[in-house]
Amino acid sequence: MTEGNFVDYVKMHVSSGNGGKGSTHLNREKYNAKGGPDGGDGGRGGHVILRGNSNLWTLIHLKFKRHIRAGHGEHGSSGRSTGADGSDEYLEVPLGTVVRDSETNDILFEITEDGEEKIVAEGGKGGRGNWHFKSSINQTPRYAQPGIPLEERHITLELKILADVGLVGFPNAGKSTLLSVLTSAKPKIADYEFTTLKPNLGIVEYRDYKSFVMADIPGIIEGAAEGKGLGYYFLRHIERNSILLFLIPADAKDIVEQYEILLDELRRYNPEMLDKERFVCISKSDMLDDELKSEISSILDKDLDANYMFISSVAQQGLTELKDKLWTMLND
Ligand SMILES: Nc1nc2c(ncn2[C@@H]2O[C@H](COP(=O)(O)OP(=O)(O)OP(=O)(O)O)[C@@H](O)[C@H]2O)c(=O)[nH]1
Ligand SMILES: [Mg+2]
Repeated sequence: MTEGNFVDYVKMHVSSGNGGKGSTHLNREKYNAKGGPDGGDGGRGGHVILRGNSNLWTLIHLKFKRHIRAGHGEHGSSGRSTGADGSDEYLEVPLGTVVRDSETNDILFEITEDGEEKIVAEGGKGGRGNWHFKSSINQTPRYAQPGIPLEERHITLELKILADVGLVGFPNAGKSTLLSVLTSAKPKIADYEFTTLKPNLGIVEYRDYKSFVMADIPGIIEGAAEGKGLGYYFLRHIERNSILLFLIPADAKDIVEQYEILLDELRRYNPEMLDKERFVCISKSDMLDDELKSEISSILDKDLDANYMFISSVAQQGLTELKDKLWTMLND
């Protein structure tokens, strides 16, 4: 997925349709001067409905949709004839779309399943026609219900990626490089911080045609939970991942400390992030010789509160073992 195509946030105005008016028609045919009330009901106004679609990965198709209006219900008419319902408007959205009321910022609902439908603006009910109101006291009511008016609101759609594995690391840790060697995604890679500005997703093909989804997000820095860097805005993309894969480069000054800073940012962002399974990769391990590796291992075995593994995306070391490990964790 190229960066320009990734739209994960849109705002729009949605409006359902008015309910049609009930009819006050009185039947006066030649041979039946007092045929009585026969006004039909108004039709229901159209709903605006969001529907989950597992083939969509972004909100780009909605980027330029500013206003969505469903159709109005038709009015009732003579002969107890009910007006037609207004046409519903469907918006297809990717799974993991969170819908908020833009004014209050309250979450209205989330779409998580393929085919799941939720009404975001409910069409007004049609009014009842006068024949419903006929009684012994009033044989010819000239009254019918009006339709219920439409509902409108401003909404914000926000996409949380539903990847299986989310990469967590400081800028320049090698996250995008790892994604590029494990998947066919081609994220931008460079030797400077914040190369990645938008999340990238890739599908990791595993043995026997099995696969899982990995998300690469912009690097997290200390203070990310308070909004520093880009990480905060994108942390929500890893809220839904089942495994967090921490990447800490082999040349980091203090691997244990880096891990703890990252963990702390996640905790401050949302404590539930710490309930997820975690695994640590020491990336760029091609820079280590065996002696250095065992030195680092002895420190990590003692002080690092997580399982870890050495890998190198460039030298293709440890990658099969990493896939095995992730697959096992995902299926435990
Ligand atoms: N020696 C070595 N260098 C690597 C390895 N993986 C990545 N690098 C280098 O590290 C630098 C940063 O890599 P990226 O993959 O862009 O890092 P990132 O974590 O995505 O960085 P941001 O997008 O800025 O957060 C690049 O110069 C890569 O070539 C590796 O396995 N070995
Ligand atoms: Mg990157």
